[in-house]
Amino acid sequence: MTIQTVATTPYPGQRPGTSGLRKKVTVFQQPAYLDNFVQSLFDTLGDCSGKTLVLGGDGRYHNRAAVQTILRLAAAHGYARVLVGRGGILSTPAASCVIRKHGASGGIILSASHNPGGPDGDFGIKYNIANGGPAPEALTEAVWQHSVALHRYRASDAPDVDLDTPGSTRIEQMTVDVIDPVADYAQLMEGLFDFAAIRALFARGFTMRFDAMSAVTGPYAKAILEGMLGAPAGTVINAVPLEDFGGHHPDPNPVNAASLIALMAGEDAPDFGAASDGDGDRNMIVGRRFDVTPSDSLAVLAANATMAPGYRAGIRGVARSMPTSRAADRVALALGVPCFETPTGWKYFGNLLDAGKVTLCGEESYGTGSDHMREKDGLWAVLFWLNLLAASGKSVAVLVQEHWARFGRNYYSRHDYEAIDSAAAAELMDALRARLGGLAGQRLGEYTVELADDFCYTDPVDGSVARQQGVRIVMTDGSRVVFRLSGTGTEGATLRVYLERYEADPAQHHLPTQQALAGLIAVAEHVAGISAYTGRAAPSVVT
Ligand code: VG1
Ligand code: CO
Repeated sequence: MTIQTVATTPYPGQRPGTSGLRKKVTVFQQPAYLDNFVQSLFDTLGDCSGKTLVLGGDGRYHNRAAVQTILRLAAAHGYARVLVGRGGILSTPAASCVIRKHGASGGIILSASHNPGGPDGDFGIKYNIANGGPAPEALTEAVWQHSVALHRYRASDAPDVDLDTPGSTRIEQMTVDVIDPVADYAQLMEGLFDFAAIRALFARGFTMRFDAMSAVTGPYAKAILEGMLGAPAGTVINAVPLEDFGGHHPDPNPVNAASLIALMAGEDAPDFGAASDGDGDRNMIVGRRFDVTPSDSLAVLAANATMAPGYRAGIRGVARSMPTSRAADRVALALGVPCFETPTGWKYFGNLLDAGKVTLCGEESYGTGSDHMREKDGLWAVLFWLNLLAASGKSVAVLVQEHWARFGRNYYSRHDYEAIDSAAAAELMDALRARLGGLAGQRLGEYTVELADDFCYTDPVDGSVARQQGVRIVMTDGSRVVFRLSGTGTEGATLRVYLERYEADPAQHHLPTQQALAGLIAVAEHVAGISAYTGRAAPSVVT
């Protein structure tokens, strides 16, 4: 076993997006592609000697091979210890939890999250820092800049490590600890929520279906829901992580989790439904014949947080990504706590959480989380809802409807135009940006524009600035249309159009969402020329 220095050729495109570097599996299978990226990361981090690294992924195709490659590189860079989840498995929230709990200097998570997996699917890698959260942009940009001039990497030539047997082995001077991927996470959850009350709820016959979509949350949900909380066997479905997710698209929304939605809409619907994504950081909450939007979920959790033991003392503040609806803002106002608006991507919440400015965070893309770690956390959100249901004795629908009656309803929808031509998408955004200056004061359909800009964020903690984070057109009545291009896709471009309309009148709270937003949908088409630029008459996914 020796450490080798290997000559390599740089790959130009190793620039991380919204959440890590995501490419087709076949891209990652190119010679030294992963070695190059990880070498660039280690070079950028500087001295790794004596440090602890956490390592694991969502179990998708190429996960195991990638873990072995990274272990060999880590050993060549002086890490004292790597904690790797058994089978190479760690959900994104579990990795965040393990980094914090064990005082690791950081972690590498192998996932392309909600992107499909398998040999023809996507793979991804992201680095999380010592606080357990995604690396800030300054670091990921530095890694990319380093990668374009990389000419060597260093790795041990040690054989593969057995990832399936818990315990310790060594590569060079480095200890590899294969750990239970669920234990630390489950313990953290138990400290936040009223497990006794949730157990009693299940004991009374409360029924639930959790769809793990053949992705990483299965083992976590089984251990916690069926194991610790006594939910009947079969509560968790698609519970075994598969390399291709069984062909599922593990992006929990009503389109991809159609069978769960159908079940929840039927006569025999269980009391509660939920689903998670590839790497376990997203959540979808569904009541009987009642889908909860992620933006509403954040607002309801914020308004009722003190029902859960971990949040009994109240929340310090809320943060949401800019395109997320303003439902949470109204709750923050009522509670007298601040509400922060950040760019899309969990990395922007890290400083606010570290500085103790916020307790809860959320994104419209089925992501919710809190200061218990530095990632969004799918199962945490599900347990939070279970805690609310147990403590209030109310149904999901009643909780949300009462919330609307008190705060008003923010009708909300996202229209995605996936895999469109990249050049056409860029032209659409450029044309939109060029019009922004003249929009304020203009009448668009039944709306008058109050503000039109390209969202620019200055981090209130470290002053770093993120520009061009999405074009937003805000109307005088608070309605909004937001346009941005996805930073996680791997095929062409994806245009996301976010639509929001506030309705105070409870008599108007029960319209079909697309109908309630029809005027804004027309405005979006009118200002952006979506069909002309994309060649699409309709979005590919509506959530
Ligand atoms: C999407 C979502 C964003 C989320 C990101 C990572 O990014 O919109 O809210 O933080 O995915 O989520 P984009 O750039 O494609 O819009 V995950 O669960 O894929 O790590
Ligand atoms: Co995810």
